[in-house]
Amino acid sequence: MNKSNSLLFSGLLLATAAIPAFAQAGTEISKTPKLPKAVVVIFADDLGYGDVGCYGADPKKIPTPAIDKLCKQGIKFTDAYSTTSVCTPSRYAFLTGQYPWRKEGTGILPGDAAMIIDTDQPTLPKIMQKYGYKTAVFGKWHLGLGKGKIDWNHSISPGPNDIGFDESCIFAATGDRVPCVILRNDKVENLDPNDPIEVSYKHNFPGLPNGKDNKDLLKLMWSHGHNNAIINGIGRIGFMKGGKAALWDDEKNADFITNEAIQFIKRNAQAKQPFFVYFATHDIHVPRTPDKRFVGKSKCGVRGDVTVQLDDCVGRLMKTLDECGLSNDTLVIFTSDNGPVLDDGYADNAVKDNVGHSPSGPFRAGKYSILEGGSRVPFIVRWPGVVKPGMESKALINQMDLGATLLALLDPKAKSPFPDSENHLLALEGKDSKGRDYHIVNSSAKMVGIRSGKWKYLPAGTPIRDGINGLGAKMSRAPEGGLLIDLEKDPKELNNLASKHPDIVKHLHNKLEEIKKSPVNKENLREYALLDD
Ligand code: NG6
Ligand code: CA
Repeated sequence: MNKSNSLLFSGLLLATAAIPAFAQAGTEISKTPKLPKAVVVIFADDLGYGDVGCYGADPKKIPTPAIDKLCKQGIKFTDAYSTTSVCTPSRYAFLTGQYPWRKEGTGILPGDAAMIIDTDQPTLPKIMQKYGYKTAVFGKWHLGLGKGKIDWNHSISPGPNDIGFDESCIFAATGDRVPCVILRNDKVENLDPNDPIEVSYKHNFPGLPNGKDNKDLLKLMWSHGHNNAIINGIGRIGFMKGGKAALWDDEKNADFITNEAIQFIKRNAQAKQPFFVYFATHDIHVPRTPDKRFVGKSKCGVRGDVTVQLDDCVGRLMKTLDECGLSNDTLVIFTSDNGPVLDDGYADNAVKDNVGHSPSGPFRAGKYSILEGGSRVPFIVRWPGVVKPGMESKALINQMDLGATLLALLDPKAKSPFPDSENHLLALEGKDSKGRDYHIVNSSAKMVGIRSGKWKYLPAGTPIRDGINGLGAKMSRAPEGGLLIDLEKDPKELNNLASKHPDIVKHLHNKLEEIKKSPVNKENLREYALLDD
């Protein structure tokens, strides 16, 4: 047996060895966690730290009973972060365990972008597959597809199924970007071959109206951008032609992906097959289009209504796990890809209707910002039999850590192939309240800062975006000497303590430079590539 085969063989042995140890039903707290039969990661979109009841939202304004129940049954993390303050790079980091600023081209992607995860990169779903879990992603992808120009009328590859997902049912990018169709695995669903899809992010197709000049055709008016193609009466980013039978129904999308996830859960539960779900719901991103069941169900207008819709989807997933007898054997993680935004390009009254609600909780700013509101997000871990219900944890963790953490759970001896993901299994179990020593804070821009303990440091010149709307933010820069914030005393990041603590500034500055330069762990990556041969 050559080296690569022997590694492959040992990988398989590990995989099969892992399966008999799956947890038995029961809620006693165990010393070493048994392997969950299922892992469900719920990634909300643009949901802020303060948008749900258990993180401070007023339940009379925005009721989120299902998410609050997760909190009561698990651990509420107060110091967890998405890797950045926008979608694509946060999701890139979550799946690949690599800081997105290490790689060119990981900013917000158009809907026709090439996939930014290489098929030979280690990923979280590949790890789950290796250890015997069936893996699936439902909802928003936004990590690109294919290798260059995409032909939407044929099989599109590479895609999610080439980086570790056995099944995928996705929107290519976002609800506000074309093409407005669902892809099941590598193909557009319900496509009529006689009505092929064409997509352009440069120009419209002859004879088709655009949202800029045809406002009378819009049921939802744009406030900035979102005035290219008109699909279902909503202006989008980018132009598309054809594919009429394949167009999604905006109001039904949340139910659609939830039902898909429910079917996947039921199928695998019945087959006694362990599984991993990445539930990438599009709520509460724009365009906010709640199903009629949720219209008016919050007191914060449509943005609150889609939060109620999100909560309903979470509740239905949990109910399904219950019905399948799996809720005591499933690790559920609930989080959001970045902080909140009110007006993100549609005139949906989100600003006017946001009465007395604080989407970022105690923090300042939101989506797109390097301030805490941009990336301090809800992070709930429900893990019966492992974590004590109703805990709160201050452990500093990053969504990107789930790769190394889940690998450590599945195989404590395995070397992590992930460059920046850290194993914080003890924090997830509620046994470590510290978490990371350092976390790199990153906004939508390439600029980075660093958090350690209660301190956050932004180097001189770092652009700081202050505001909670897509447009109209106040821009400033970290002053000469940098910005040093004591997050415990000053969650709104108003008092610069840099001149008072030059030693801390120096230490954090050097550490930031060191982490920025630190090379990818090539040794582990090489081993991983062999295992995967
Ligand atoms: C911005 C869009 C915004 C949203 C965002 C991506 C405009 C004016 N704004 O460019 O609406 O789509 O990109 O959001 O077009 S994210 O959550 O996917 O990162
Ligand atoms: Ca987002």
